[in-house]
Amino acid sequence: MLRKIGRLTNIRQDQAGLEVPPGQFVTEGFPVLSAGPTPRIDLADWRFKVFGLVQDEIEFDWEQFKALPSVTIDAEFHCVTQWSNLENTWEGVLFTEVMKLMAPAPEARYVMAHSYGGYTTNISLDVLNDDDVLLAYKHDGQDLSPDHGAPLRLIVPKRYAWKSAKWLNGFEFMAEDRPGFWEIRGYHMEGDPWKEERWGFRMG
Ligand SMILES: Nc1nc2c(c(=O)[nH]1)N[C@H]1C(S)=C(S)[C@@H](COP(=O)(O)O)O[C@H]1N2
Ligand SMILES: [Mo]
Repeated sequence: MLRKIGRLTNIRQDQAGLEVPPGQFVTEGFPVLSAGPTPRIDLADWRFKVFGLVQDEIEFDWEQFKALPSVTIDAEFHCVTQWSNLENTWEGVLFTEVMKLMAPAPEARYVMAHSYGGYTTNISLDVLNDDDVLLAYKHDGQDLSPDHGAPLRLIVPKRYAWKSAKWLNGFEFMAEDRPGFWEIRGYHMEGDPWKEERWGFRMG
């Protein structure tokens, strides 16, 4: 279900000259795309857990998480259902900043992002260890709304937006790649929009 969709065009660059991945249409809107109901999370109960192939499991509460150094980044957002919003400002904590506190085992090469509500998505550690991957709590200067993933979501600008897990509540470190919620249902394991990695199988 697409809501709040703005202007749609099929140009390969938007008016500001920003490039558009193949097969995507530019919108200035911010549709809500959720596979299930919006979980309501009381900040007092919110927890973020790091587990799996780690030397020590760790858990943050909201106060501990908000005490981490934050940054603001401008990033594009590409949904596999073909809309792209090229101009978003996100505020939160860099993945690389959180990594300073996590101690994955040497054989850990993949992460399963876990969310309140049971959603999961898999991403390689190489992709996460980028300077634009964020655990975000603000979008365009406002706290995330519940539908857009409050209080915390992952933002992985170089992957289709299904990898940007809303209502994030954990990272599970893994040695082998394993499909998450949409990947089990046929979406690509990598999901690079610039390579149009939409589906995990080839047609024809
Ligand atoms: N937990 C969770 N995260 C999710 C989803 C979801 O259903 N549940 N949908 C994904 C998809 S397909 C997209 S396109 C984006 C949409 O984010 P938005 O609803 O804030 O636009 O969130 C992604 N993260
Ligand atoms: Mo999506």
